Amino acid sequence: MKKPSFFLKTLLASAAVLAFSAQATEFRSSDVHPDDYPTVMAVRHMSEELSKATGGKHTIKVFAKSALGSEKDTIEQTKLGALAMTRVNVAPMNNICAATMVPTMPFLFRSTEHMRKVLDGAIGDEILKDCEAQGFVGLAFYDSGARSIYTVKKPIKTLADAKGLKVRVQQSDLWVSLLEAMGANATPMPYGEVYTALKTGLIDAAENNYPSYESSRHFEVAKYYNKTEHSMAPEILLFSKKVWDTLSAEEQKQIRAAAKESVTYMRKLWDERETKSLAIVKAGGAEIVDVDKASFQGAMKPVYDKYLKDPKLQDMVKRINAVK
Ligand code: GTR
Repeated sequence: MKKPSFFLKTLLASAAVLAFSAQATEFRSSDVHPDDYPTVMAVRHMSEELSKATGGKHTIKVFAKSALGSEKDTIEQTKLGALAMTRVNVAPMNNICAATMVPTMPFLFRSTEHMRKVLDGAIGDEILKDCEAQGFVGLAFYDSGARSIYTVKKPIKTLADAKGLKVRVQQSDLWVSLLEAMGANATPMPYGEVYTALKTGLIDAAENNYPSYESSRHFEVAKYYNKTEHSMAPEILLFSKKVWDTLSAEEQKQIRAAAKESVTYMRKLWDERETKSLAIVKAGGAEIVDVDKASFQGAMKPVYDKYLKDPKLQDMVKRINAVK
């Protein structure tokens, strides 16, 4: 065989360097939502910010629509370092990192403003930090609005109407208890399976915010959107501690800053999307049902008693209530 020429050798060597740097600097991140969903767009925005800050060295590639698996799967991959980042709801972290149970708690936040103020402050930082011992660097929270129960066959107006309903919940013990406290039967399952489960009658109901109810097309199969607004469990941006520890302090700072920057961007998108999604589902035949919220709220004590045994978590709830 002829020896490769100097030119060819140089070409191969630079290709190898390019490939290495591309691999080393393009962090992979996952999301269950489609490309135009605020969480996906926010992480893409974060990538642009990171690229600017690092002179194009670091970027993030988002794999949307559960392409890398369910939230439970991608959390596992992130812990192992197979995935650099994942954007998930706090719910599938509840069994892993106890502090994430606090912002999941039913009827905890009084309003979007209250939630944003708490998560932007010291309490938010404490919750993010709590995940570190489990292998995750918590970078930021994103809004997820209020979650309500949507049903296939009949509307829910009061707590008694929820009795015996088979309701899909996220993969979290707390969520199972939350729906059980309402008298429902909770069925944990990945997000990507909910549409078919509603359509085939495997479940009677699910629960989510307007943008998810709309983008997943769940409103086509479950037309009663009953405004229980039982939880404002936020989204969380997690970086793999394994990958994090291979980065310099400067790089870590740049990633944190880009994540924080994306929160402001996300909130603007979120507010717009909530309005747009509501209009889409209404035009698609969904019925928005007013609910006796107090009857649901009154049934939540067992959830607080069971999951907030730790005085540290109880104290966190007290401090959240005190935030004006
Ligand atoms: C959405 C949330 C997703 C996922 C989904 C679900 O509101 O953005 O991360 O948690 O709900 O119900 O599984």
